[in-house]
Amino acid sequence: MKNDYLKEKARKVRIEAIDMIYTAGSGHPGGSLGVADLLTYLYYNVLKTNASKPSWNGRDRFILSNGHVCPALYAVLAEKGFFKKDRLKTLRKMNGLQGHPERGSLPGIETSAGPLGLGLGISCGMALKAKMDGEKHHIYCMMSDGEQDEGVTWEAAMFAAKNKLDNLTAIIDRNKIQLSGPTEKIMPLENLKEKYEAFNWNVIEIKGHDFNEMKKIKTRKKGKPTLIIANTIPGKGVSFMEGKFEWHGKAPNKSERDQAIKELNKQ
Ligand SMILES: Cc1ncc(C[n+]2csc(CCOP(=O)(O)OP(=O)(O)O)c2C)c(N)n1
Ligand SMILES: [Mg+2]
Repeated sequence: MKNDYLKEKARKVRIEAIDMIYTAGSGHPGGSLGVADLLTYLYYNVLKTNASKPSWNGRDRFILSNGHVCPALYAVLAEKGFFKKDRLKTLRKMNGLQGHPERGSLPGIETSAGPLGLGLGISCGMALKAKMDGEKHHIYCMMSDGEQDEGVTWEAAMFAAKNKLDNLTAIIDRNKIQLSGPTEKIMPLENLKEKYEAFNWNVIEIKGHDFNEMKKIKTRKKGKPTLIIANTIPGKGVSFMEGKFEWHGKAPNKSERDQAIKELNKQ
């Protein structure tokens, strides 16, 4: 898909995410807005999926490890036709969409998530299984930078390199914030690229809102897992949320919701 088409889809995803979180009265707008461009690009230009056969075995797997940004994933899946858009407004309601993804609860959700740090290990298992069975699909795992504070992430990183999982691509939402402050203040992560390279990964850094740079997500290196460090802006698209860790996990009130949607409608 062309950049203008993707831009429009991502704009709709942001509007849906804001409205869902406002309607729910709780949720995570910062990360959701920050990953909207990446998720749109992945679902429209990278992943092999089939909305009418969501469990088709030849599909690429997308694992959202930082499950709290699921409003953006739900909005992309609805946009792609995995389920009807009217379900989006049931976020965090009884019998509605889960506040963190739950496998089996919604077409297109590959794994449950919420406890941070588990997605890369789950993805390694899927990638190893695919290799053992000679299956050709690719495994994509999105993680957050906050998840790099979890020891289990690095255990999975070692496992992926040891097993030469070149059918695995991880993407880090490098938005430089976590729940209560900037990542570099809470637990410095740099130099993240060199760390993963030392773990024997193929590492590529991109601008996380630039669809041209996202073409690099398809880069592969024989015998190595690939990591895309996507530099993003939390709250991207809503002026008063951009770059602010305070919007990690807070729902907008009515006037903030209206202002956010007014800004997004102009983009
Ligand atoms: C194992 C675990 N510890 C703590 C939490 C609580 N928690 C939820 S989100 C979050 C912040 C993580 O940082 P990041 O994912 O980078 O946040 P974002 O950039 O999306 O704001 C924390 C500590 C959790 N969900 N799981
Ligand atoms: Mg973060």
